[in-house]
Amino acid sequence: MSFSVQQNAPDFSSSARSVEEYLWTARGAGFSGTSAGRHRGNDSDLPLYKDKPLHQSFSQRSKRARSIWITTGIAFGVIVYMLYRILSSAKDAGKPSWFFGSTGRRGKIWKDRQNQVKEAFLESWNGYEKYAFGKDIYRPVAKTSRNMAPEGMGWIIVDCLDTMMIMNLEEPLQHAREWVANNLTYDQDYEVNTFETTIRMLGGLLSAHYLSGYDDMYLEKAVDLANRLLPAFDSATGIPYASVNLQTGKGVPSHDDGGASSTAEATSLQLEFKYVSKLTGEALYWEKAERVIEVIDSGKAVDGLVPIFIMPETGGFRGDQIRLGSRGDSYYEYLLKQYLQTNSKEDIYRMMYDESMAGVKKRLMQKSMPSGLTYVAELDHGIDGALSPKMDHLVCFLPGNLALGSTGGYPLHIAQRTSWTITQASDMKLAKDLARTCYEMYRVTKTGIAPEIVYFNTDPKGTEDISIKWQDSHNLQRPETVESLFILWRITKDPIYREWGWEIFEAFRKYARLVDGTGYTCLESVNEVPPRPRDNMESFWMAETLKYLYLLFEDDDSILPLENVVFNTEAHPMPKFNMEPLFKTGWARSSSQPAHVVGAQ
Ligand code: DMJ
Repeated sequence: MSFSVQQNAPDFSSSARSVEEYLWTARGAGFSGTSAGRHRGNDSDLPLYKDKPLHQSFSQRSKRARSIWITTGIAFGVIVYMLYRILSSAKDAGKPSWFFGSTGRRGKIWKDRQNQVKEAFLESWNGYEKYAFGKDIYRPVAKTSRNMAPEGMGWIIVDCLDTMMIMNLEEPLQHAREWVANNLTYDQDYEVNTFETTIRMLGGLLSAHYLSGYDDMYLEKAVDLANRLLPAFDSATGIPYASVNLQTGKGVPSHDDGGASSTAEATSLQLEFKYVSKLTGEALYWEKAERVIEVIDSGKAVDGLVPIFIMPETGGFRGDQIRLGSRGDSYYEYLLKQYLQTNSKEDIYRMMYDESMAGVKKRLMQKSMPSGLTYVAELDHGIDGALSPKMDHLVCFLPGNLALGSTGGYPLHIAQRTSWTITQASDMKLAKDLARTCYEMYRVTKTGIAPEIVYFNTDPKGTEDISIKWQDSHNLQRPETVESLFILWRITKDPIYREWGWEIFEAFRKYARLVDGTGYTCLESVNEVPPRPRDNMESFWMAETLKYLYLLFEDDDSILPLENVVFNTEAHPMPKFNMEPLFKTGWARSSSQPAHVVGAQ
């Protein structure tokens, strides 16, 4: 099978799509606009995605009309795109883009480095394939494996399908696809984490469907999984429970934290569920997903900064800890990305995102001593409490997100040409400053690999900006910094981001790679040389970290262009689309009132 990644990501605003959407609506197919009776358990009512317009048979006449539309649309798109490329590169460098090409010396260096990332992926995959294929957990040092679900969930396989597509790895992809088609079942009496299953499994399948050129096998699995996850939203408020049983359809509150769900987890399901709605024509997934944000907004968090726990039954926040690290992070990411996903039409999410980023700048942004590194502090005791100078590596998604929010994913010089506001400029500056800080979190350690958590110095007498507690000094192969470097490289074209990414990759290769070439491992401490392995290879190592590094070293920006694609929080790309005429933002913001807090502690 020969696979080639979609060079110019198809989007749902293409002329072909418009025709399909028009026909679909005109024929009244599929969409009822109501969710009644469409729950799991009433499977006959479930979405008939096979009837989605892409697969409808039209009359010969409409086929001809459609193909004329498509051809004209594609030809027009290609001309506009080529003109844009030529003009923008000529403006930047005074020469057209083909003058340098990617075969020049610099181009060759990055191609070579990109190939080295691919080699790291192959070593990781081959080790997994040899010692753990089909299993949920792989311990590359012991070369053992085990399942979490009775029959396995395909955590690693499904999570890295799209990375293989992007890297054009045909054989492993073929093997992985066969496993998904023949072995993967979600019909298991097993409680899964709602968020992890959505971002890794549902996101992975949707992205594989998209990048494979709409292979329906992936979509069938995705829709089955989405239906099994839906009961997680059946709380009194619609805030999803932390877990759900895939077979019984029972939503299960968290066994810790008084049953509260993590705010980030409850609010980072929306891209995936909305895309399922778009693909199936069924509104139910959309409605469940957007209801969550309506409830969060009704909590009226001060300056858009939300506490990190929320109660599914009351919709009230629990406790008053606020941070952009664990349990808070992707809430802010998905506010922006929901706005971008539907081609910047849903202002409500933009408004909430802007409020939150203003809140971050006003209340959390700090400078370390003595060098003045910018960091995002935490509030352990409520919005008016004291700041803690702690920052999780997880926060390093923020530089990339700010850059995306500032430019909409367009190259900086293009974004600046239109209306460039003070807020956009200040978001971009914060993005760059924070990216430097995240890079410093790698640079200052003995291995050159970042730990899970750092503390910044606030004492004028202190000499080191960053300190690391031994219990926080492990590394879990996390992607957030290289994710931001990739986005900043695409947007600014400043080569420093590639250089930093390369340093980080080399450090991983030096200290996290197993000498027998059977994979890469997590580490017990980034400040020990040599570091002791924490014997585990995370699925996001191949799904995210290596994917972002590979894309960082890619010269061709038309591969997954940020203007047309949104990456979910597990690095699974999905196309932006127009929500109309089938879907709309189904809620409005209410007036301001102070946050209500349940069980504050
Ligand atoms: C991934 O599962 C996702 O990136 C998530 O948003 C945060 N945690 C891991 C990676 O660090």
